[in-house]
Amino acid sequence: MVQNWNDKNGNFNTASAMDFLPREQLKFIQSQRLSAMVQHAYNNVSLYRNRMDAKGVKPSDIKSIDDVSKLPFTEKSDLRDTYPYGLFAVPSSEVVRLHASSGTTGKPIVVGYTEDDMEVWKTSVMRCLLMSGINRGDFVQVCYGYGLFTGGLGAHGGAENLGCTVIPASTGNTERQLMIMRDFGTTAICCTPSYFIHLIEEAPKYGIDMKSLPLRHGVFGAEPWSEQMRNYVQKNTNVVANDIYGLSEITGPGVGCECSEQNGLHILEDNYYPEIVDPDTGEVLPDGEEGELVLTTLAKRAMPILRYRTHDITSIITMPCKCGRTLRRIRRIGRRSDDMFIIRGVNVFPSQIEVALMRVEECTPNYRIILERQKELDTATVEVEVGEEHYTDSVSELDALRKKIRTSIMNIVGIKIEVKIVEPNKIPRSQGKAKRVIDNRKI
Ligand code: DLL
Repeated sequence: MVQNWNDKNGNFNTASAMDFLPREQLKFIQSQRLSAMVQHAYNNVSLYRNRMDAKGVKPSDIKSIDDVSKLPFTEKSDLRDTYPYGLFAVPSSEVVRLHASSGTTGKPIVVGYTEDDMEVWKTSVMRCLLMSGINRGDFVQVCYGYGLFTGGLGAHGGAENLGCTVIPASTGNTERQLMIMRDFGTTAICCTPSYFIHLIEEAPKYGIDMKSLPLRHGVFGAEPWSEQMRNYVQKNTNVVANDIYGLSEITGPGVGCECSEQNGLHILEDNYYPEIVDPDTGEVLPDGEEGELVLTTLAKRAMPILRYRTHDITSIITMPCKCGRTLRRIRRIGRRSDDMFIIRGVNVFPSQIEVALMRVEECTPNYRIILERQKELDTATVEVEVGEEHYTDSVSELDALRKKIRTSIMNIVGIKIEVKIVEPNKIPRSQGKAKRVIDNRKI
């Protein structure tokens, strides 16, 4: 099953073979890497040393990957509190790259990479691209943001490592993106799913028929998207739309990706070890149960991360994948433990709203949820654009459509939520991560 593929120097690519290792062999590698990484983190990062001492755990207690659960958790606040370099485990002379993630409030978090870390990152993204069917010979247009965000340079490094022809388009200027796509013969694209939807919408305005382009692969991530959204993309283009996951704290893109089966994301477990925990108690849950994804880096030197609480909700798929990879898979991340809101006592996630909207044929994937607070009670209004051909001046027709959308939301969420149909192109488009929830509650 290992893909017959040679690297830039003509050598058989052993990196991809990692995807297919027998589980015992993988476990051996994970165990070795974990114990070395923990010793390194303990010796060089006071936060980890203090936390492990407080828990009574010594580096020598970590002999096997099964011991990972003995380690303390790390939270985003730990990165903020030690801003900018407090979790770095090597001197600055060994750090060859910095990235940062802005987050919603306050200071950004800063992450660093040694030369070896850069190799691991590039190889991880390369394996992800291979997994989704991209190979040398492909023209890969990278329209994630370049700069401090890990998306652009992360995808770029992986595609270049694979030997693809990389087009570093970065974000912005949709007309230019489409022109490049057509004129340069782009065959694969890496961007956020919401930005790709925008490209699909805009293409006809510039006389471009997406289906007549050579574009065949899309590797979309950095934000949640639904199976319904995938269907929309695959229906309107010839692109096989795959999901890629990652986060700055762990590496950037390349922690996991979908293969041709499009049924869960393989986690590159030799580099990033996944656990699922109960978001409230932190207790480790068995494979198959839904909970919060916790990740431990196994091969990072500049900034090793022990048991990072991602707040991303998913579960580990227990069934082996038909593609033959032995790396375990997680279900696509539809929600975060912290993006829930409560309307009339019912927990609502933005991802549920997306699924409900996409079940209504007339709706486009352009929507947002406005949260307000009235007399201590939260209210939500879903604003959605319908296709131009469905947008009408007829109040009664719009009203009927609005009712249809409300019913679809009611069927999934269990309560009625206010729906407003807005004119086409009214909802601001994002070139990076879409902002789905506008929180006006001032809490
Ligand atoms: O978004 C890294 C990335 C770039 C991943 C390009 C994939 C492609 P951050 O800005 O640190 O890093 O945001 C990380 O984004 O914890 C998830 O909540 C969310 N996220 C990332 N990928 C996905 C995905 C990059 N495929 C945070 N599905 C993560 C759902 C995703 N959510």
